[in-house]
Amino acid sequence: WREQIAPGAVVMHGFVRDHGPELLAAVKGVIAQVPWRHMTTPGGHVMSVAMSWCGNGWSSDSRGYRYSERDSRSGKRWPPIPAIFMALADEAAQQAGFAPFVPDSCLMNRYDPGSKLSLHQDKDEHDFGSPIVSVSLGLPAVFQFGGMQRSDRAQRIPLAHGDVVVWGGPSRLCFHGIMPIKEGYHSLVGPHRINITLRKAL
Ligand code: MD3
Ligand code: FE
Repeated sequence: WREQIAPGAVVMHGFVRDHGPELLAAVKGVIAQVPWRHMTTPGGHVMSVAMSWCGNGWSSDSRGYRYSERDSRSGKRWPPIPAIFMALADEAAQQAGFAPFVPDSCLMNRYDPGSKLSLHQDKDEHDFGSPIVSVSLGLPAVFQFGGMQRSDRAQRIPLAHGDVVVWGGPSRLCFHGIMPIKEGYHSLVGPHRINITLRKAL
């Protein structure tokens, strides 16, 4: 079923529940080229979440966060976004009421039990007019969804394997985060939660 949790934010429960194996195969294809890595924040903290990406990539260093077409080490482009991700992003965005969506960046987060993502805003993309489509796979999570101010009280939204959320319009710049993941084992994904976000970054 579909749930509107705020203006522009739509949870599509179970939208990709039946596509776990294909989606995980696509994740593994990217991981083979861009192995999971724990980024250091501009403030010097190592993230508990491991990241990988395709399309336009992501970087974090003392100068801040940035998207880039290429790996600055090798000079090569990051791998392309798998077709199954492009198709699901467009289908979900349109069903949620947004225009046809052609993302140019896909960030993947892997949470192990205990991993969390502190409240933050996604504001490094150049295009806030486009939505972000997010896909949850594996272990369940509690998503925190607040307002435009860090101090605004946050709602807690459970996210399960196969859920897709589309974040656009007024919700696009809201503070959000993921509470520490509980121990567990998912039959397809193992002891992890994987989140895939599709974005128009550059
Ligand atoms: C709401 N990831 O990668 S996805 C992130 O589950 C991120 O890994 C979380 O926050 C995760 O930046 C949440 C859902 C999400 C993504 C972007 C948003 C929610 C959002 C941008 C604005 C508002
Ligand atoms: Fe985010």
